[in-house]
Amino acid sequence: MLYPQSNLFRDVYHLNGIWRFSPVEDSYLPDQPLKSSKPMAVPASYNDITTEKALKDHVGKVVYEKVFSLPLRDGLQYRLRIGATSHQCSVYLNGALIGHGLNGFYPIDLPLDSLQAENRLSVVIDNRLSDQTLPVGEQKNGRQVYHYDFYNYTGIHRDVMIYTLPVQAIRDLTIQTVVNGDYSAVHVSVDTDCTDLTYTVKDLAGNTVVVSKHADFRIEDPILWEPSNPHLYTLCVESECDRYEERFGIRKIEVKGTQFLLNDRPVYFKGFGMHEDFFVLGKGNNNAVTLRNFECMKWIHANSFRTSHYPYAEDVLDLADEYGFLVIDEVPAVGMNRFDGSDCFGEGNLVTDKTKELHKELITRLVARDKNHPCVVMLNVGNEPHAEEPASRDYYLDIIAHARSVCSLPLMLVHCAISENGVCDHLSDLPDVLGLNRYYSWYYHRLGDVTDITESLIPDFNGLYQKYQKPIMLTEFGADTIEGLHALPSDAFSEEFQKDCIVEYGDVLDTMDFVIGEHVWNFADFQTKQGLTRIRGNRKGVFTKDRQPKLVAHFLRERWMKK
Ligand code: GCB
Repeated sequence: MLYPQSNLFRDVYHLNGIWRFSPVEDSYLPDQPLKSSKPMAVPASYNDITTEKALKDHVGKVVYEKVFSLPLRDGLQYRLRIGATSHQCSVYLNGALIGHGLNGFYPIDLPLDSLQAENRLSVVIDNRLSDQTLPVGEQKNGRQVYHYDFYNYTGIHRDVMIYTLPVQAIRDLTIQTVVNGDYSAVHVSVDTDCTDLTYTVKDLAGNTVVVSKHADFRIEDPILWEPSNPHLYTLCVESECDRYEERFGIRKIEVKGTQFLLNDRPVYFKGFGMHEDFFVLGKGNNNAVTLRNFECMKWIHANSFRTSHYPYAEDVLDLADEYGFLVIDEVPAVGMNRFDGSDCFGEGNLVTDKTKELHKELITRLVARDKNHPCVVMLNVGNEPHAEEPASRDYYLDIIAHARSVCSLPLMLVHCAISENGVCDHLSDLPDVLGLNRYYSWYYHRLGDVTDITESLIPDFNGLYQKYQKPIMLTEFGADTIEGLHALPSDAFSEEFQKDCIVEYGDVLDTMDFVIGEHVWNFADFQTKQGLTRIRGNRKGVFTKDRQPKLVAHFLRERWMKK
């Protein structure tokens, strides 16, 4: 389903703003308007807006309600689009169920067949985690238990819109490009009942470069999309019944030997694992925050990021297309590791066959959602599953096979299992690019002693490379750092230690030509559940939560400027 767009054939009505809100019992049905409620902002998480502890940490169901009217015109299809609600949700129009959301980080797109002069939309959200949600989690003794490191923010997190389509509409379009010497062959697949389509392509300056009656055409002397010149073309598909415009880029991606090639040139990924997280908004999407993130990333000379640990809002990808960031798209397969060594995979455990079915579906849907974004250059199918557990292999064999059947991008799998003391992992041979999260001198070995990094990383990465002969990326590394805390000589939590730690990693990585990139954990400080090592959240940000640089940021800027 395409992102809503407004033009001569289509309207978009935004329903963002203030909604009515209340926690509700499991048995709640929105037959009647809410009698008692409080105002709540959309999009936003409710957790950091409230001052009530019980509501901040609420586990269970809440309802959001909005009354609205629209001009109703004959001969149009009306649809509802909610960018994302965390996590499970059921949607009701005037008390009648119209559909469900599948996952907290994916759009919900439903037909609105029985709109009235005035309407009441109710979105009932359940934030409980299980083996049938991703991320996975469990309920124990009435408490929500999850093994991932970000706050379980809840709410309507992305834009809500009603949009119209003509009766015969362009439902979907996929743009494929192949660079061939001095031209690019373009193939457009359109899902539509409209006939007599015209395809027009304009370049970034607005010059028309193609007008075609066929879905296959050429762009001569294409300007390729790449971080240093993120050239975007716009395709307009139109007929007498509908019209849709989609931006795209022409670029060539290949994993060859130890290299990741973009437009036939090796790329070194410089950047971050990130989170959608900001003061008060929680996980509510906000374009001002995204722009500030991207401005900081340009300043520091980053060229890429991973959407750890779930798909980000489409607005983020639109802007990444424009800014020229390379994006590793990630499905919300996180929390599949208990870290105490106990099993995670298999019936009765955290991860079951039901999880796997959902996981596959979410891969399919992410590829469908993001297929036309040139910024998306790799798909990560999971973060830190319990790779030491043999059953993780069967699970991920299926997941990777499925991902290959729906996605033509290189696949990544990120894990944190270290092959030492005879412990082995069961997953490293599966992806095209091996993503490794490492916390030497922090969680592992000798806290606060950066010599551990050189001593451990060299045999670790060299060993994995010799065994698997594939490109490796350091997808996470870093240290919690409280801004304003200084220490000479450096020690844990000081700004100097974060800098020393990252300098040391950089020095080691520079000796390894099979390493295709470094993503520091994390771009900015972010909220987590409470914990003894979490001082108002995870503090491994290179930027503070209000997006100001810590000491290490200046070092990274120097390093990445030269790389
Ligand atoms: C990890 C996880 C990430 C955590 C990070 C940490 O390995 O992938 O979600 O936030 O470690 O800081 O502990």
